[in-house]
Amino acid sequence: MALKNDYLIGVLETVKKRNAGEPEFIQAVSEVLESLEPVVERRPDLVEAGVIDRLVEPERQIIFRVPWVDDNGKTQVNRGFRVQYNSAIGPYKGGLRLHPSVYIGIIKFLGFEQIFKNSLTTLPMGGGKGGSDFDPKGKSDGEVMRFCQSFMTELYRHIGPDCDVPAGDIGTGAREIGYMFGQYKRLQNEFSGVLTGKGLTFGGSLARTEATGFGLCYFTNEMLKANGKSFEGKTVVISGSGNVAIYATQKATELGAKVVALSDSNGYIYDENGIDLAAVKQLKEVERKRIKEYVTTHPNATYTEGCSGIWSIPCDIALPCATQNEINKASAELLVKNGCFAVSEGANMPSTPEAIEVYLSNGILYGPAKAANAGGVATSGLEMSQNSARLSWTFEEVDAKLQDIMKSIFKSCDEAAKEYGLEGNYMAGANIAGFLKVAEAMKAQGCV
Ligand code: NDP
Ligand code: 2IT
Repeated sequence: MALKNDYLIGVLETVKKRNAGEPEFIQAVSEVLESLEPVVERRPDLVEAGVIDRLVEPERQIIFRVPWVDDNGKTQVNRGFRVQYNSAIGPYKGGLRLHPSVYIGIIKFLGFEQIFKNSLTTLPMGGGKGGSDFDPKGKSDGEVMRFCQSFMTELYRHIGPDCDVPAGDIGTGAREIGYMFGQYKRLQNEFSGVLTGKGLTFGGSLARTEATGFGLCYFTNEMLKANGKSFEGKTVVISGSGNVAIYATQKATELGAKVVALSDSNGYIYDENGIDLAAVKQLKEVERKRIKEYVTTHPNATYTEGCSGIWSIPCDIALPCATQNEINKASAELLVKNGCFAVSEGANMPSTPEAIEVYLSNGILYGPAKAANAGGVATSGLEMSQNSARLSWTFEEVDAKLQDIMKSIFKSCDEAAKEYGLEGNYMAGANIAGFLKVAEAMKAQGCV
C-alpha cells in the first residue's frame, strides 16, 4: 500500500533520507504511517503540533564500545546500543537484544514499535530498546558474565528506575538480566527496579517468564472468539523455540490446541502427536541445546534443515515467535493455501509487508505484534509496580492482570479499527490506538 497523504509522504521521505541503510526501521515506520492516514485527516491539530515529525525521531541514541576478555585471555570488542525513543507517557521501557545481526537499524525499529505497544498496555511506559551484536551462543557462563558486566559499566549512567528500564529480548534471558542487575547495583550502590525479568529472589515478578507467550495466546483467543472461533481442537505451528515460543506452546495447548512444530535458526521439528513441551524446556532452558536434538528422544518426530520450511506445514493457526521478516509473501501464500485462518505475532515484525497484504486480502485473522506480544512488557510494567511498592503479587494475581490487559488491548484495536472504518483490521487498530494516547501526551507537553 502506498501513502496518499502529502504530509505523511513528506514525513516518510525525511525518514528515508535520514536513515538510509536501515530497511527494518523504514519498514516499521512505513507501516505505522500508512495506518495513520485516516487519523491525520481527522486530527489536523496533531499535525499542527508536529507530533508525527517528532515521533519518528528518537529522543536519544547511545552507541558504545563493549570490551571484554574471553576464556582464552583474548580481548573481544562488541558494540552496545540503547535507543531512548519516546518518554511522553512514561520512562523509556523495552528489551535488550543480544544477537550478531544487531545494528542501529534493528534497535530503532524495535524501539519505534515499542512506543505504540507500551501505549496499548494501558500502563505508563515510554518506548526504548537496546542491545549488542554480541552472540551468547556457544559462550561460557563466565564469558557471558564478563560481557554483561562490561555492557552495564557504560549503560548504567543512562538508565534508572524512573528514567529507562531495560529487560530481555532475543539472547537476553534471566541469566543475562541477573549479571546486568548485579553490576548496576554495584556501580550505582542502589537496589531498585532498574531492570525487569529479574530472578524471583531479587525482585522479579512471578509470571514474567511466561508472560509474552501466555499473553500472545490470550490476545489470540480474544481475536478468535470475536470471530466465532477458538483454539479448541486446532492445529498450531509456532516458530522459534525460545522464551516466547515455549510459553505460547504451553498456553495454546492448555487452551485445547495441538502444537505440532517448533524451530530455531537452523531448522524445524514436526511432531504430529503434539510437541512434548517438558522435553523442549529441558533441551532449551536447561541444556541450551539445538531444537534438532528433540528427535533423538522422540523418534516419531522429524527434523528438517532450514527454518522457513516450517510454514509449509498445514495448520489452522500460525504463531511466528522467532524474529523479524520470518514470513514472506511465499510463506504467507502457503499458509493460506493450506487452510490457515489466523496468524498472530509473538515475535516483533515477523511478517513482511507483502505477507501482511496476503493475510488481509484473504480474510486471515491477523494479530499484529505490537498488540499480540504486548503481554511481556505489560508484565514488566507490573514488575515495576511491585518493585516500587516493595511487595510481590502471586502468580494468579499477575496472570489475572495479564489476562485483563490482553483483553483490553484487543478491545482497543477492535474499536479503533471500527471507529476509522477499518473493521477487522487489527493492525490499523493497534497502530491508531497506540498512537493516539502518545500523541495526546506529546501535544499537551508542548514542542519537546
Ligand atoms: P529467545 O532468544 O529466547 O529465542 C529466540 C528464538 O528465535 C530462538 O529459537 C532462535 O533460534 C530464533 N531466532 C532468533 N533469531 C533468528 C533468526 N535471525 N532467524 C531464525 N530464527 C531466529 O528470544 P525470545 O523468545 O525472547 O524472542 C523471540 C521474539 O519475540 C523476538 O522477535 C522478540 O523481539 C520477541 N519478543 C520477546 C519478548 C520477551 O518478553 N522475551 C516480548 C515481546 C516480543 P536460534 O537459537 O537458532 O538463534
Ligand atoms: O519486545 C518486547 O516487548 C520485549 N522484548 C519486552 C520488553 C520489556 O521491557 O519487557
